[in-house]
Amino acid sequence: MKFNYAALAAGLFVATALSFTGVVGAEEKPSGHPGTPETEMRYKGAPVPIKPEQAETVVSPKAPPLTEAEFTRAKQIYFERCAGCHGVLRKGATGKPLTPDITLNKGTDYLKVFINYGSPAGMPNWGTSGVLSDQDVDLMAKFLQHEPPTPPEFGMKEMKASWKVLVPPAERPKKKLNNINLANVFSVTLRDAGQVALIDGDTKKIVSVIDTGYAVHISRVSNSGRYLYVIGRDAQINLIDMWMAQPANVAVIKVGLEARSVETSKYKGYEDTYAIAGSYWPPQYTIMKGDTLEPLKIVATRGFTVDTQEYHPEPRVASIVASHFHPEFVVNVKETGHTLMVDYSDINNLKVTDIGTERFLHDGGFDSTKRYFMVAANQRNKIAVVDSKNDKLVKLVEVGKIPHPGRGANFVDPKFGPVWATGHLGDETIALIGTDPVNHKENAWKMVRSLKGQGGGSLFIKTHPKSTNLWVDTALNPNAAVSQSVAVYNIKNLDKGFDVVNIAEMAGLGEGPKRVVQPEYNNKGDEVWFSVWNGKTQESAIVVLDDKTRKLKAVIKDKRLVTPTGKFNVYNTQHDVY
Ligand code: DHE
Repeated sequence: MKFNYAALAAGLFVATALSFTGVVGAEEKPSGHPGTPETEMRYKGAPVPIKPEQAETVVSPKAPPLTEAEFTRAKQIYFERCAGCHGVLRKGATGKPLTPDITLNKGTDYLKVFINYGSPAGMPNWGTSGVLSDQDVDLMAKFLQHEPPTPPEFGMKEMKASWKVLVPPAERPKKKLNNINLANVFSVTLRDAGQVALIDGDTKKIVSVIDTGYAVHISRVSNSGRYLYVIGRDAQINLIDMWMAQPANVAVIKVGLEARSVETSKYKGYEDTYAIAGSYWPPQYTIMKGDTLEPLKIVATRGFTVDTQEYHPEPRVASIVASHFHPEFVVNVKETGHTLMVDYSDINNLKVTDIGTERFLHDGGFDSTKRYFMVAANQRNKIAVVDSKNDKLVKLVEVGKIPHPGRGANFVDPKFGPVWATGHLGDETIALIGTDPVNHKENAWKMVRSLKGQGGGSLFIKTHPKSTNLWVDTALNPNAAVSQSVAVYNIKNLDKGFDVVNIAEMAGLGEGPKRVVQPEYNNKGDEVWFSVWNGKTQESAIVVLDDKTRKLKAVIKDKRLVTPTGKFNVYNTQHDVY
């Protein structure tokens, strides 16, 4: 199911997404500023799916004049190229603020130099790289001196207008109508197709390919394991009933114009009761009925940064997990650095415990006891440890450069006891943090080891309680040999270093970047699955290894497997096993 307004933005997005995934050749071109390869920059600054005409133009009399057509073009370029880093309202995110109080003083010539040549702080060289023409550089320099155009809010009226229950709960199956071993199904993100593929982990066959939101991002599973929630970057959520003879969409809603996270209630007594989604635009979260997606409560996240206590109009909602200790969702607000413990036991009288953690919160996961939530404050090179039992910040742990754990990996370090691990986008290290304050108090909430890995550009790391392997991808490394392979450590002997497994080669694909991304285990924990992520028009694959022997078990290829990235095993996602 698609919404019309997304069409233009989809065109923009796909164009850039293609240039992201479509890098051909062994070495990637640099982005034009030291230390940040092109892929990493594109990863952070992906296009925002907002149409230019949705954002109202505000002409500033002091700024250089622009025609209406020029404004439209500038808005399009801004949402496509700049908003991912500088924020929709230009108030600053990973990139610097670009509001007229700053830009008017700089003036057109200064801004042109910046846009043309970039900066060592992370601004790409849009002009000299040839991405923007001289005319467009001039246009953007002028545009940035006007007030930022504001996209519309998205409240209950808009949500209700987008909400459709395709199969009402009363008409759904009363029991499972298929023979699929649901616990071992993988929901695979087909990023550029706007679909998910449900793959039977036992037979390795595709059960169904289901239309979802545009540039689909992640899947989460309801506590019972029956319902799958899939969110697209366009903030569309699809609810899939896996009890149907052929699993299919049963409800759909849009909770904003841009989003990344969705989760479902898991606390005893609230299993499958509620769903929550966090939006990038507007900055808010929405609590919905779990079996219909009926929107119940919308809460804005606009507010003050945790450190300097400065107002931020656009603090985006990053990762969300469901607490196992209270009827609460753990909602991480990126730009302002608040972790909100949202108590869903009384939605009308909503109680929120606001924990000041650290700015630039992104992704994270629980420790093995599911009590402590470990979340990356990526631009601060820290992991914030949040106690979901006492609803308190435990510690900010300094790690490597730009930690990116996905949900991280839990295992027992032979020397330091239970640890949770993260890789990094910005360096080659893997940080192991002690997570046992009872039996290994001296190691708790400290980086007990920093392993040397294959290289920077790591997105995801994974192990399984039954495994002795720790798998680390390096999907965004600029060197193709590194981005197409993974490092694997024996967790019983971490000092030995890692072995390299060339996953892309095993897939036997043709041309393309073939980035190997996101290890994910099967239900039993004896297989590990990797996506070999190629360009939209190129062949991609999923490679399955026998975890014990680290040898190839299966390659899944199918015309429908377009740009597979994240894979969510139903059982492991349902029970937070990682
Ligand atoms: Fe993700 C998780 C945001 C780009 C694949 N990504 C997340 C989460 C957030 C996020 C906030 C945590 C969700 C949660 O736990 O509730 N991702 C963003 C971005 O803002 C960013 C940097 C740029 C963008 O505009 O989207 C971005 N992400 C990507 C990709 O390019 C990836 C590699 C490929 C893709 O499919 O788009 C990608 N992100 C993923 C995956 C997860 C994820 C696979 C879930 C990992 C897990 O194991 O739970």
